[in-house]
Amino acid sequence: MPIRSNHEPTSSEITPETLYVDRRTFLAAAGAIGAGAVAALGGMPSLAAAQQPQEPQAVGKPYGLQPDDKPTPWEDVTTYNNFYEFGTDKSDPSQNAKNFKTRPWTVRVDGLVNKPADYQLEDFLKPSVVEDRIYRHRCVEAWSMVIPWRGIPLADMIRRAEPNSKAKFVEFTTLMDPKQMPGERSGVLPWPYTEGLRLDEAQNPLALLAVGVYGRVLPNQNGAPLRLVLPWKYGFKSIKSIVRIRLTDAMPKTAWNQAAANEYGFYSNVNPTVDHPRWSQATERRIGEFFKRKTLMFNGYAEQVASMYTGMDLRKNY
Ligand SMILES: Nc1nc2c(c(=O)[nH]1)N[C@H]1C(S)=C(S)[C@@H](COP(=O)(O)O)O[C@H]1N2
Ligand SMILES: [Mo]
Repeated sequence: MPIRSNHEPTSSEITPETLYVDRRTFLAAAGAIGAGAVAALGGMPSLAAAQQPQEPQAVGKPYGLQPDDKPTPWEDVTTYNNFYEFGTDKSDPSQNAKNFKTRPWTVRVDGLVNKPADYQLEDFLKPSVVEDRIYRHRCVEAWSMVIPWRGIPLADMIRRAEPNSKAKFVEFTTLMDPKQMPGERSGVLPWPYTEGLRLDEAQNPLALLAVGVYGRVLPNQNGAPLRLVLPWKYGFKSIKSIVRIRLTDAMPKTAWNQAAANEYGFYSNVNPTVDHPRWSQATERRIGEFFKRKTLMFNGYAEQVASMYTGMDLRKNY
């Protein structure tokens, strides 16, 4: 299978956000000037094109996409996902995260580092450092998507902190705020949600700290203002609304592992040959498609990540 990870983005893949007029703005404008006037604009190509009520365009460099992969529509990416702090149904996050306050937002980077620091979200938003990348995404529940993220490599963040020689793992923590996050008032998971990586996994160039999706600011339900994206691992490793990144010498506890250790291991690499105790991982349902797809080892990113796991028994280290 050709893997297009090294191909340069074409101009159609890079479309600046300024070209978009969001649907509501368009409808308001149409209402204000009347349908006839909008039709008349058809003769003025630039203006008419700018005012098409279009869906956000997927922007970014494709990473590890298969020839038949296409970006999952914006509507599905932003209304069908898991964010248990806002409820356990797939539609709950988009319904219940509307008023979630993401500013000001501080991320503490500390632990076994020479340069612990508190970062403000704005530090992550500098246009010179953010990249657009289109990744495959596989949930442990056997559904999948293709998502155009915007973010910065996690490795850059970690390098800035200067891990010392004792640092072996990285622990991530979600905001604990039961007033804003009703799920945290329930016992469905141990709160706050935590996740962890081995240091070399965190330094893998694919690991992204995302601040946006579809070239737009990350919607609250997708983990605003800052979340992890690890395309070779099951979706639950990609922790949302991060407030702390801590370098440690011991393997961090993770929320899903604490909730059900026999079902959710520390590694959680996408692996079609190791079933979940309650269902097969051999195939997946791509959101928006009818037929099931075969799940790929490391979700199609074996070339970039397999060497980190050589010599490990991937049945034991699930
Ligand atoms: N804090 C937090 N992060 C989380 C979750 C969660 O419930 N809480 N769910 C995870 C799961 S199971 C998945 S599949 C992804 C889904 O969201 P996305 O489609 O926006 O990546 O977020 C992950 N990150
Ligand atoms: Mo998931």
